[in-house]
Amino acid sequence: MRIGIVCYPTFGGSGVVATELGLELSKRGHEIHFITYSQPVRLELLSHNVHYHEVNVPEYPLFHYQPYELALSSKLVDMVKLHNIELLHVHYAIPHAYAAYMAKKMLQEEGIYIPIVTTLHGTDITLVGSHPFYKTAVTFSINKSDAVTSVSQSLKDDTLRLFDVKNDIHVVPNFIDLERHQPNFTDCQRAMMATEDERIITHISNFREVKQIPDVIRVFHRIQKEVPARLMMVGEGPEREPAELMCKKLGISDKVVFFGNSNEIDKILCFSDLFLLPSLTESFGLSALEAMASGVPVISSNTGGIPEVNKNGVSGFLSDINDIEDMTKNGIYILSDKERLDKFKQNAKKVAAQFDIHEIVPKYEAIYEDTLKNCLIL
Ligand code: GMT
Repeated sequence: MRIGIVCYPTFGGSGVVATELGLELSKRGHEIHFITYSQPVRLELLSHNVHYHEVNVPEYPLFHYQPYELALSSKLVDMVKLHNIELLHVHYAIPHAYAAYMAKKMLQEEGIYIPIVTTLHGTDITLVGSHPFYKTAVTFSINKSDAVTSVSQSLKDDTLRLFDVKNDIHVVPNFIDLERHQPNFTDCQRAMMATEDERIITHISNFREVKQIPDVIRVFHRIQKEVPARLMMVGEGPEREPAELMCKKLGISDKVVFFGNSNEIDKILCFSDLFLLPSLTESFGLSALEAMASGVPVISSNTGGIPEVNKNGVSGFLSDINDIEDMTKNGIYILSDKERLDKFKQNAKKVAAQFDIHEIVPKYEAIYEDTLKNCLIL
């Protein structure tokens, strides 16, 4: 199948899922065309059946806002025609589902029919999409998609609660390439980050308010009073600087490393003992799954789709949002006993295996096939 994938090319989870999906589909024989405004961060290797088409938006002084949707829909039309793309899979409703619908209508004028699969990732529904300024257009684009998927049951429920959606929503969870998360022993440079008796705690995100970065630091601050530990902070975003300042004020700067964005999170996770994800909301929590696949137990909030990934008392623990006390208690419980920590590490891997890329990607393929079949019938 020739598939066009539209996504955000940044470090965010939706772009990562879209990129990993495209790469896996290409390995399974499909021809993949990524269409976005810059090369997706995890798209390192281009091959004969993986292509990247850049959407450019020329600056024009008349425009207060540059019309990205317009440029994207034009590019989609051109690429569908040039490469005989059979289906468009758009990740993140805003503005991708909307631009894809415009492209579809333009192509219809020329007698070309292109079905659209829209994947809802989370903030496009819970934080941004439901805003009154966007809601009408988001509802319209979801309803006009030929198939809609959401990354968790919780996100499906949120979508049905917040929008007047007529379509069926298929739940297709985030997935993980387990092989990539098997640590190569020579690569795992634990000794560079901590001493033998110290535990390594990690947080990875885009450092936005929704991630509750101050809670990460508060929990670490309390844990390290009981169990010698170091904190690895991976990612970039508006909350990074305040977080560095907070560490300084608490006198723990020497125990905390801020890495910035990294394409090698598996190398950081391979020496981690605990992952913190105290988010306000999380449709799935891909970073928690990536941690678990590397054998890192997770202390998280019990919000959104996280309980579908992090199993309480098995792969880690769930606490109420902002319940620092409970998160600290659970963290100390896991880290303070070597045997117990090893058990949680094994469990984390086992739970992550339920989201194996080889099990989940065929679910998307089945949706593509059904969508194409239904389009032929219509
Ligand atoms: O977590 C973020 O803020 C990035 C965001 C995105 O849209 O790229 O991630 C969302 O999509 C991921 C992939 O499906 C999910 O695993 C994340 O849980 C989800 N983030 C939120 O719902 C806050």
